[in-house]
Amino acid sequence: MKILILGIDGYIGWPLALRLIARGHEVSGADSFFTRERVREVNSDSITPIVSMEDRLQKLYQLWKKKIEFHKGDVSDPEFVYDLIKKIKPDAIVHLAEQRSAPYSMLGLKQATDTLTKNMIGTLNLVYAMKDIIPESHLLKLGTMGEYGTPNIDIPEGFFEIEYKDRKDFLPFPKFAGSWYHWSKVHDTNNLMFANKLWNLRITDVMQGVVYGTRTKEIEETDLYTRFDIDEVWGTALNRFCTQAVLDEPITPYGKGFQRRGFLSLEDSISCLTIGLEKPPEHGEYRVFNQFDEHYSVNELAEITSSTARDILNKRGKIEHVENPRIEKEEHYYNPEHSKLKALGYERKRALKEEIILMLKDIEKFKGKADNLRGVIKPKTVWKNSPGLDK
Ligand code: USQ
Repeated sequence: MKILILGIDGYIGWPLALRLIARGHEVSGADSFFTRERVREVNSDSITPIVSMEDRLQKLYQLWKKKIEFHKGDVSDPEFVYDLIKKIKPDAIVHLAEQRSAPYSMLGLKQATDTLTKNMIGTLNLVYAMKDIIPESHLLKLGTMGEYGTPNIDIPEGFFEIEYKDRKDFLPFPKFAGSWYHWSKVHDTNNLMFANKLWNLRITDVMQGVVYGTRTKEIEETDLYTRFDIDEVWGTALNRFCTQAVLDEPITPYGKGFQRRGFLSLEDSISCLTIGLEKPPEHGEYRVFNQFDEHYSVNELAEITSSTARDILNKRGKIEHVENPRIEKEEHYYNPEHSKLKALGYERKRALKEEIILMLKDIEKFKGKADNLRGVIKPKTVWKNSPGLDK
């Protein structure tokens, strides 16, 4: 299959490209290097060594004699999107090219605007270009489990049957996101449903949970690492907890720490996305996957990271609750359905503890780099103080 990955330089984009190439697909990609630049803006960096795209592709060719066609550009630029799609005419497009950090979107009005506009415009450009040039191809778009928020009822996979005043309908499940970033994904979802209705585009909207991990089997084989962020803006919960444990910094559940989220390993995320591509929706179908493996509370993850780091690396594993910088429920019901990917053949690769052991060992290798970033680990981006116009 001819697959175009938008956001190929990112945490998920790069290992996905390796997996798809290894499975014999023809892969091309685009990226604006937005994440590399914005991570530097907050004085941080990936602790895993990530070489330039040119070097990545060169090394890949040396190792596997396989080529990826790469184009530098921004999906919020419609001309770039149209030219790219005309040139490649992919069978499937994976859209990962969005600003993906909740704290980044809460840094202030400028970052909120940047996140909401760029994310929405990019997706809009894509659906227009698809209907004009490749109306039969498949769009696999990354949304987030955070679109649903944490309602006090079960969360279905996208749609549910509801009865109200004696009438029934099958409707999109209500969304209640917790950051401008998460809202940008809700708006994308609405736009995708409408594009599907207008033009019968085939779309998979992936509500993905929080991803953790340093490696996939292709990263192990090639040593071509994907990025791994640990700072308060770009790092996510379990990746940060493992790094904090390795550095003997306190592990930081925010607030009471009973907030629950769906999590999955990088390896599993890549497997799920591959299944979504290789088993596409029907012509005119819009489908939603809730893509996570298990849900855990932040406290459960802090505890397991702490005990594993004590056992295998002799670390202190200190846990220190810090004031929650976010506006979110700290104790709540959480029961999202997630059966569609399993029905298509998805099976979890490694248990959580096994994956944490691998992560801790990998992070230990890059401890020097993490050590230099101690100053950007503690949370500073406070939701309620998000600044407006700088006068
Ligand atoms: N948290 C802590 N301590 C930390 C970091 C986070 O307790 O040091 C808590 C947060 O308060 C939150 C939970 O962990 O309750 C998840 O936070 P996160 O930073 O790991 O993840 P989040 O901001 O929700 O966003 C990440 C990705 C995003 C993706 C989303 C999936 O950055 O791209 O869409 O996970 S989900 O969370 O399911 O919406």
